[in-house]
Amino acid sequence: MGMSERETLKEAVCSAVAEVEVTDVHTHLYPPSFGDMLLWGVDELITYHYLVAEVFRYAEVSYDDFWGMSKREQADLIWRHLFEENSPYGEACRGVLTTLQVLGLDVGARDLGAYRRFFEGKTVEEYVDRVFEVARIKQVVMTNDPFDERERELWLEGEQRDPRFRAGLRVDQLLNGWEQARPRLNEWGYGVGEGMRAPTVKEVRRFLLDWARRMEAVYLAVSLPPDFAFPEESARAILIRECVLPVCEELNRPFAMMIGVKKRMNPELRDAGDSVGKADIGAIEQLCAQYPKNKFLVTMLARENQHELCVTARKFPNVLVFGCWWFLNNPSLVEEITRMRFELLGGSVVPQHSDARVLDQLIYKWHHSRKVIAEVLCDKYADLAATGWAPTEAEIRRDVGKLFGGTFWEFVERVM
Ligand code: HDL
Ligand code: ZN
Repeated sequence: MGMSERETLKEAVCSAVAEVEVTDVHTHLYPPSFGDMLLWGVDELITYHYLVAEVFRYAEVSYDDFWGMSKREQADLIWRHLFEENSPYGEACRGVLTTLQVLGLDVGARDLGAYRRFFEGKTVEEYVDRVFEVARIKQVVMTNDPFDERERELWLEGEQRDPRFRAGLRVDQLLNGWEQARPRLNEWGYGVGEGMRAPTVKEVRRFLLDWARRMEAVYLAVSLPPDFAFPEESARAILIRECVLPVCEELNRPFAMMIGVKKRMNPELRDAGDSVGKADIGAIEQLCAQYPKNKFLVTMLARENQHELCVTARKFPNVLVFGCWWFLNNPSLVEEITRMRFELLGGSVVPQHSDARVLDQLIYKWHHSRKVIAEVLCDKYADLAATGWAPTEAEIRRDVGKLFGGTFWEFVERVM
């Protein structure tokens, strides 16, 4: 393939990827009507828990002293150690700078005061519009936990009406904390007992149906530890088998499993204290094989699980692999994993989600990911063209539209 052909192809791929409006299938964002549950602005960017973990590697500050600081004081400490006293080339630091750059701020000035002044006087409503436009985001799927008191109240008051924010019904506290969840379910009028007898199963299903319908949930989701096993005679496995999967099938909505989290490995770091472990792909194989009418969105946190997850998706059409999650959302790993997925699964994958916790992160997380995914796609289309199969610009835009949302929504609606 001549250089000009390669350049033409690269231009077609890069513009398609740059211009596509993304569905972000997993975030921790909320609409402006949810008030301060939606985090935004430069101090929230700088105190993102990824940077909190990193600052303790430099700052001689106790955990208690750090957590006793104001958000601004925490940001000042992080800015000093991770940006001024050490070059910010780590991915989480770089992301802050990419966001500021794309917003048109003078990153070279290294002036945190100026960046803070940029946000003064902004309303969250106008800023949400700006970020969605700049990051080219069509819709985001939230993480919505009915066990979170603040969120529960907002949903019961009927607050969520922004179509850009779709709900993901998060059931960690039900599945991973059944003993603590039971009394709360009873308090809310769902008569559940200790064992998993029929009346309890029926009431848990009613609870899930009520909330999935109230939220118009796109999927039900849970994060799971490395030792997640299925089948198993644990409360979690029984609740999945008897309640979650029947409800997902009734609603024709996927069950999203995010597997491999070791919660609070260092509890002093709070949200920054979770770690990673290799999980048993056998649990996913069992679920997909035993429940062919259910749909499973799956992402795994360990790099070591990625290849076998791709192979599992080749075996079971009711699995859709998504995202380079959390500790995998770094350019080198996004490239490695995306190449593997395109080679094993073609376009039948959701290459990325942002996992954004701060609104502004949509800008950098998607800026960085689009660049890597476009580079991989360029290579794949060049390999195609080298055989004589020349992809047209329309085909490239079609494929890119699927990768950045089309395949996800088709899977959500598909009847297995
Ligand atoms: O469980 C999850 O959804 C994870 O994404 C956690 O929220 C984690 O703390 C995170 O933000 N990862 O990026
Ligand atoms: Zn998340």
